[in-house]
Amino acid sequence: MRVDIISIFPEYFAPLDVSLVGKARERGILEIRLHQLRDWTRDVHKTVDDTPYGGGPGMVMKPEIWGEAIDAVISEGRSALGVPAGAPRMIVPTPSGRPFTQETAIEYADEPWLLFTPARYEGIDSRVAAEYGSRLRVDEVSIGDYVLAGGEAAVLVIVEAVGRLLPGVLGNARSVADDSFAPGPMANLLEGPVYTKPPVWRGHEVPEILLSGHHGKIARWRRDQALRRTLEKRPELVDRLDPAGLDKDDRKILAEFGTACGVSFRARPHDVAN
Ligand code: JFE
Repeated sequence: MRVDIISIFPEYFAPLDVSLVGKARERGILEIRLHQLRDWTRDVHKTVDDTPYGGGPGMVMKPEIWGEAIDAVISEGRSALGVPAGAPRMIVPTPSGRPFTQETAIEYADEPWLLFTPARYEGIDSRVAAEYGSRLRVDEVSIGDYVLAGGEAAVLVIVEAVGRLLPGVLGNARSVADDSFAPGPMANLLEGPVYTKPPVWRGHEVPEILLSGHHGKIARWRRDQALRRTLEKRPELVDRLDPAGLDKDDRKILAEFGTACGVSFRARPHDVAN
């Protein structure tokens, strides 16, 4: 996968040299190219912002500079990728975008080329998204309901979430199929607690079921823990659980602990009996 990032703070992306994403780059699975937006300015002050039409506080990023930068980065990428007509998926972080979720990450992991345009100030003149929206797929995305000072941190989040899904990045050590928000039997369930050695640390014991070697019982215990934790911390996720994916034991746990967490799971009478 190729990733281009255009920003007035390319130094902000130093973390992409490290750890999982850094390793994916070293191994050639992921190619990330950083671009300084100010390289496309023509004035001595390298101005990228201007006052908002209609008045109000703050500044807005100028469309011409972004247009020049995006055109150049796409042209350069086309030559490098050897696909004269290829186009990246353009991702614009903004607090007013569609929520970025694990589903979005899975979708992006299938793309050969992503272009990120993280803004500063109050964002980019809206005509930039309109212009490129007619030429490429443009996604305005939010990584959560809080306001950042700019889009760079959001790009780091998205690149890490996507990078770990690329074939060969995680290896077989861990399956992405077990992820809390991935589709499948554990979809929309939070992960339960995890433990390693020693068996007793400062008086806290590892639950003895995990030391038992009963793989079936361990799997059941883990699922109970996942259900209880989800009820407690993210009750709204319980409404998204696929009823067809719930067995008798699941429904019993949900009925037992759900009421305490304000979740009215409609248990069938036979689930609660015993
Ligand atoms: C920018 C800002 C006041 C924006 C446009 C560019 N999930 C998420 N939270 N915050 C962002 C994304 C984000 C992304 C890009 C950004 C915030 N800001 C700051 C300040 C209003 C804004 O609305 C500038």
